[in-house]
Amino acid sequence: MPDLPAATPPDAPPERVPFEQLRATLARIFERHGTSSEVAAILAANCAGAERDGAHSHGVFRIPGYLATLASGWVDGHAVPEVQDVAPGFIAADARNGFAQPAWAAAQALLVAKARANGIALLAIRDSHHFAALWPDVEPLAEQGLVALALVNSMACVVPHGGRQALFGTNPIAFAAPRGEGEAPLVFDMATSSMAHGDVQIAAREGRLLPENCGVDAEGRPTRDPRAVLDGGALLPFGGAAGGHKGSALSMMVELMAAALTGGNYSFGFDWSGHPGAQTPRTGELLIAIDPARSAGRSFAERCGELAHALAAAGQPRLPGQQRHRQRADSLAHGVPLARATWQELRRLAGEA
Ligand code: NDP
Ligand code: PYC
Repeated sequence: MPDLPAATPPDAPPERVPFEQLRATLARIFERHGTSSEVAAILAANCAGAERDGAHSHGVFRIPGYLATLASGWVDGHAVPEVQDVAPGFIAADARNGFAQPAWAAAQALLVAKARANGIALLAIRDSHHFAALWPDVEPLAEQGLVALALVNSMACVVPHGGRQALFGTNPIAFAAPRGEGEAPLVFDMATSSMAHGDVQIAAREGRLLPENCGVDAEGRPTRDPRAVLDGGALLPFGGAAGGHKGSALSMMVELMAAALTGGNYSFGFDWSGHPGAQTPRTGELLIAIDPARSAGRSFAERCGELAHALAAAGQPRLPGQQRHRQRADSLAHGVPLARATWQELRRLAGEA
């Protein structure tokens, strides 16, 4: 399936699409291309939310990848997740070869209730496909006053530090902490590779070079050419020449927590070669929720606010998540900016044009 048309020509202002309209159009696309209406609603809210927040590597850019994967039969767009309450602090969810987000949605209320009852709880999702940004999985927990951590492994495209062969996924970690009344939670969400695979694809599409120390070509030679990374090459763990061992260690932890602990596949542990067009990794996800009301001393949210102010006073120009929230406010006020050709193509895929 071809990419969506990308860049808006410099002289053409983007369309400003109301968020709800974008979400509804994406839901129609998913439903027309092989998901149940329940799954379509969840994926559409996730993908439209990423586009709204300017998280372009996991916004509408991903639609062709979702559709190619559904068409290939690699993922089950109608899967109904099974949620098991296995221990006071442990929930297991089997996504049954469906997307991770419906499993997460099915277990969220139980996770919150267990975290409040026990102080901490975790959700281990297995046999799931996560093709999205990770912050949507943790931010809603912090909005409910919980501290949250999420880890997902993806597909083998990252060489471990000093290694020769791709083994890790781009393996993101997302963290969210509540702040004071009326303040957005403090959130970060980052791949443990030098960059997200999605951003390499976008650079290739736009004809841009990658930064130094991000990837290698098929022969293991350092390259800044995104096509060389995509065509048989690989990414490096984040941390660059001096700190790649640290990114590599974090990525190893993600493999253990998101795959070994959940029962999902390692990033190198699935074979999608029989499903040409498949792009969504069939792996696992781990979420941990902590109720900070159980901690000693002053309120956690107050201390979180104190740290944020200290960071600003120390000269950090912005907090993680802040740019996303700025873009969200702009999108909600004026519509989500989309290249005209992209919006037309989305409407065509939805059967609206
Ligand atoms: P980025 O490097 O763009 O950003 C990482 C974090 O750092 C964000 O929280 C970002 O906040 C923050 N940040 C960025 N620049 C600054 C700055 N100058 N000062 C302070 N904070 C900053 O993310 P990645 O490229 O690593 O990942 C992009 C997305 O790809 C993520 O959403 C991730 O979950 C997703 N992904 C998903 C995978 C999957 O398997 N599903 C695999 C790999 C990645 P802000 O958002 O405000 O810029
Ligand atoms: O951008 O690295 C990535 C990615 C992998 C799976 C989904 N997104």
